[in-house]
Amino acid sequence: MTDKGQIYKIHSDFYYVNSNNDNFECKLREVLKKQKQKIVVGDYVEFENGAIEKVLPKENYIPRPNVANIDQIVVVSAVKEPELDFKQLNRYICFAKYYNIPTKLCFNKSDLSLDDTTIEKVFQIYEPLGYDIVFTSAKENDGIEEFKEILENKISVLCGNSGVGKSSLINAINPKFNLRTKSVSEKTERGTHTTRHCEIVKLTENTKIVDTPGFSNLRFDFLMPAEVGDLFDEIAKYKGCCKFADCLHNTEIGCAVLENMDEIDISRYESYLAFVEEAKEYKERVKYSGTKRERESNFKHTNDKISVKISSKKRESARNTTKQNIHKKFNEE
Ligand SMILES: Nc1nc2c(ncn2[C@@H]2O[C@H](COP(=O)(O)OP(=O)(O)O)[C@@H](O)[C@H]2O)c(=O)[nH]1
Ligand SMILES: [Mg+2]
Ligand SMILES: [Zn+2]
Repeated sequence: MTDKGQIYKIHSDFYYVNSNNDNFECKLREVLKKQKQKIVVGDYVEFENGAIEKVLPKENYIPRPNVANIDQIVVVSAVKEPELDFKQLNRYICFAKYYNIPTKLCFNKSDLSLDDTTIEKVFQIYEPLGYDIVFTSAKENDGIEEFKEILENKISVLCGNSGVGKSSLINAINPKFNLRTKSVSEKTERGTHTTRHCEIVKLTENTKIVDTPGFSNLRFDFLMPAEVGDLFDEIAKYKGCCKFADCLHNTEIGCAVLENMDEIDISRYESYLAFVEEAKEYKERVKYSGTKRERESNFKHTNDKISVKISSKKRESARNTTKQNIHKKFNEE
């Protein structure tokens, strides 16, 4: 009888499959090897007597780290040490958007934030965009329960720059993990051990995370400049509303985005422009080499929002509601 399970680790020719809480060491059937299909950590498979017979279709897939079927990406930032890097945060958010993976935001080292302007700014920018936000201090064990809750019953990929406290947060949830934590300065030195492979690990009884080598050098040099706007919800909602179809919302006349700049956070817009510049490199490359886009998968971001022209009156009221909500939030606290 065949069983169904999920690959949690791949090591040379061996595929480790979890099925009903049991782990199995498997190999691929010859037919699968011949098919040359991409089999990655996270894939659901059918197997029998230690042989994988079938790989089930992937729900989603990200190439680097190479993993499929994840439930969410949790972007971890530090509010200080290192200073909160909004552009990098937006980069992770857009990356997740591109691969259509739900995203949550964690802001760690809350013990270091002496004023709450950072907290205010975070809520002002990211709450209207619909992100779940959690503030934590791995050091003082603050917000860890909440952080644990957002990971529960899911397979999550934690991402964030080195030194923001990812390992510390994991240790705070489950001290048995005892991951090595390093100060920011130590991190810059070369030669530190880095995991090369992805592995799905059980953090608690009902929490799984992907242990990854991390996301390095994420640049938006694999899509066209005009596609970058799709990755920003507050820009994507004006899709089709600008005078020119190929509008990059930069200096063009009749640009609906520029006309509504008061609704868009400036740091988000700056990130947008920076990513457009990166995408221009791709455009140049395509132009001169004639290379076709290497479509990374069928899981390219699909913009499920229907773009409709909204009257400025309606936009006005939508904006007011958002502002009221933020206001309410702050007054409640
Ligand atoms: N003050 C403070 N320091 C923290 C916190 N979390 C982690 N750190 C420190 O930040 C440094 C980097 O942490 P680490 O977990 O290795 O970060 P990673 O690179 O994201 O895994 C270490 O020196 C930690 O002790 C926190 O909540 N508050
Ligand atoms: Mg770490
Ligand atoms: Zn425009």
